Amino acid sequence: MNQPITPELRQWIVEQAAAGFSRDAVLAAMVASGWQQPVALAALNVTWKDPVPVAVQPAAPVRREAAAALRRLPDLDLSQSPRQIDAGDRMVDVIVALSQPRVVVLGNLLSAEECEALIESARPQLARSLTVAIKTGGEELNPDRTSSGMFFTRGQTPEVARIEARIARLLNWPLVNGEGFQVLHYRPGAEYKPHYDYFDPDEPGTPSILKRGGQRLATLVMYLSEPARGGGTTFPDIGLEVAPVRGNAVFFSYDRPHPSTRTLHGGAPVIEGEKWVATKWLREREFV
Ligand code: PD2
Ligand code: ZN
Repeated sequence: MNQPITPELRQWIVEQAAAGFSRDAVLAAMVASGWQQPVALAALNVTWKDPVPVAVQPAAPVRREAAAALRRLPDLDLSQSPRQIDAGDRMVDVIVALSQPRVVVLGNLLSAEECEALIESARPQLARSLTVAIKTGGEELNPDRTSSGMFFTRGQTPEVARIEARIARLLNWPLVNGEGFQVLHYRPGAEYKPHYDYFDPDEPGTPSILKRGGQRLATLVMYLSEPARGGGTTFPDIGLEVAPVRGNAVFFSYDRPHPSTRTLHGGAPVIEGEKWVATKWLREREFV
């Protein structure tokens, strides 16, 4: 129960504030990375009104967290090339990691029971998928996407809340900066044509979309079922196809809303069986 408020911690908080993070965002990041809430709050209270001098040199792990936050991109800590990462309540396997673009394939992120629970709570709410209409900021039917889908709100069910906390810790990104999960269901023949997940700054609807938490910075597609053939997630610019294996996931990030990120990706047509995925998008700021 004893987590001391060290100078390094206070220094890290000062750096987050200097980088433009809100007090709530810093609190959420601390809790997501394992600080007890009362300790995190006390550290914030004392530091926010009485910042420490910048001369204190933070310890290595603290520096790493600060640097990651300053880059403002969700990411896993793969600096030691771990086979597995501790996501708090589960050890997650690292299967493949690419640095440019950042793409990481993860194994065992979700249990079979969690996959089943997400499918069963999503099923009654499925509707033909809509995408954000970039002209207006509203939603519209998209012929490039022949799946059906629904959105959970954050924390909507106990499984959703547990998995969200796991993802926040795994990706070192505040839970509140995440959109609610989107669940998609593809039958044979259904696909999601290649697209980018960020919002195109040149589209007139984008400023209104960005009011809810800024740009999308990263995507985590979690596979809830395993079609026998087809249904991989493809990255045409880098010639990669990730197989949909139940409980596995693919993570990728984009540091600017531009095709130069080479994060064009799509859901290949399902040939046999059914494909279910849950997608988590990570935003720059709190998603409200
Ligand atoms: O279901 C997929 O594989 C897939 C592919 C591309 C999902 C998304 N994009 C998405 O949800 O954005
Ligand atoms: Zn996508």
